[in-house]
Amino acid sequence: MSTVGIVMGSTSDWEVMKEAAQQLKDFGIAYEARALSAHRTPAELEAWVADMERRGCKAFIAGAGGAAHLAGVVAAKTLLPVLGVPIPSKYLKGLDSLLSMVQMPKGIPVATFAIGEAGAANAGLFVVHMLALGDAELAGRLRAFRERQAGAVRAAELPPL
Ligand code: RP5
Repeated sequence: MSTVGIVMGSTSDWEVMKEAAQQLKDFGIAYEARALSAHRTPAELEAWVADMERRGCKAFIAGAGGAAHLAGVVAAKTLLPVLGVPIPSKYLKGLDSLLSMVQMPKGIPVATFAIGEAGAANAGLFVVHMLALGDAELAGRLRAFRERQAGAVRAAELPPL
């Protein structure tokens, strides 16, 4: 069973979207990652979303760049939570992707994250937080992750002048 579906508009998005996959992998959460486009392969996208639902998926992470309809289209096809990651684009640097996702009209929500790698990693982590609501052991590992992260900040030293 793949608990999370990661979808991106193009294989060129993987460099960013692999950060979401890495977070899920680090917490031992099964995912399936696919490149499927809202514009270029709409039928395959719809079929994959339905198939993932049948296979017990709990959330989707969708990354796309430019006029990034992907997350909104996935959200239109499922009642599962959809997390959107704006991919940096060549000319507008991902601001186009961000606005396409974050400005979803009322009624079909997409939880939109930051542009690029940090957004992808946080989308992966956010799914871990969602799953931890019903899983005390996973919540414990999330707490330990936070403690390690805080420890690294405390231990860091500024370089000398
Ligand atoms: C979008 O167009 C994709 O999500 C990608 O970010 C962007 C460029 O795609 P390619 O031309 O690299 O396939 O649909």
